[in-house]
Amino acid sequence: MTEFSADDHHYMARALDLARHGLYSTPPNPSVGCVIVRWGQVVGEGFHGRAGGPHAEVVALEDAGHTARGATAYISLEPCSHHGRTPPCIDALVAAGVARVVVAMLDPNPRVNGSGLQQLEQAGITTAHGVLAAEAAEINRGFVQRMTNGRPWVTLKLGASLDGRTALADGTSKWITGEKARADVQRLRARASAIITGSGTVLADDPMLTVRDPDLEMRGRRPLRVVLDSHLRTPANAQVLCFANSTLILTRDAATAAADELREIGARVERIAGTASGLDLDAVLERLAALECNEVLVEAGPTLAGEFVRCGLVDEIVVYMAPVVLGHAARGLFNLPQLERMCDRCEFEWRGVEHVGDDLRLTLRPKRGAT
Ligand code: AOF
Ligand code: ZN
Repeated sequence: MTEFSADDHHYMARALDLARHGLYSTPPNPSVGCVIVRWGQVVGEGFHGRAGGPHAEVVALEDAGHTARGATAYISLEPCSHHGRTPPCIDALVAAGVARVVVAMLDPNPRVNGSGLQQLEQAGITTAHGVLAAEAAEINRGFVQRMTNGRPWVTLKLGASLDGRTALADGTSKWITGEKARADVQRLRARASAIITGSGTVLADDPMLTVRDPDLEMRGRRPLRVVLDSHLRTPANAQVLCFANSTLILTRDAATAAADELREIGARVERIAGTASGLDLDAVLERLAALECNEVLVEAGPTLAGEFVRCGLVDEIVVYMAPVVLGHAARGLFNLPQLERMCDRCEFEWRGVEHVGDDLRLTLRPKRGAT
């Protein structure tokens, strides 16, 4: 295990801060930050802004100019060794005469994965990796998930009353949580590559599922809206279909007149295998990974939310809880088969509790070690 100094931690923390600037705009690429340090001074900084644009190292090296010679480069992700939309960053680091490269984590992209550091070593540059690795992996949790498991990171967003209800018995759900909580959801949407909902929610709430917050720097990126719609019930005038080419409808049979009608108004309609209870969610996520979705946000009713949880496909749950009580006749958060034994319960652990306006934001992840 490499020993890292306090300086190494300090400069890597700065590189991670820079990386976070790209959170809303870099997908499908990872968010990466880079700091160049010479004589104990920061001489260059950069972050990756959008896919197709220059990588973090290239921006930082340009910022440093000739002072990069003999410097240490702190990068939140291993520099790339391949020709993608841009040339390899290792070439730029070697050309600039950098003496040492410290990375937080290796690039999980199989086209890189260790070969970046290896090639730097071969060029006589000292390398080290592993400082603030967990924090770096958290920033790129979606990219890591897609590269290592072939599926996106799944966040499930829910709005609930104190008694865990999401809607009145008649389906009315607007609005349980307050304005601040709804504004906070915009951040979750902006980070996502796709927002998934079910046809039941489209019919009941007619949501738009767009990012409307002008303060979120998306750089033209717009999350794909995905409707899981086994029997193609999405009406042609649904708001989720506004803006052509930004909605994907997944259904059991995409070769129907109804599917063609939706295509005519600009939706993409594709077939996905069905299961007894709906669509095959593994296949849905596999398809979205193939479309380069790193993170997806599920905003759906209790049927789809329950199905994602039952299938063990949720990486994080974010519940906005309002201080209101709706009573036992109102609808719950998850429709799940009735449990016969307590040991069959779905277990989560708390990851955060914050006030958001008048509501609470509760963040949970599946309990480690739970089956
Ligand atoms: C880096 N620095 O800032 C980023 C890296 O198609 P491209 O050229 O944009 O390359 C994308 C791949 O490069 C991406 O899948 C990941 O492996 C790596 N991203 N690498 O050295 C960066 N964004
Ligand atoms: Zn690169």
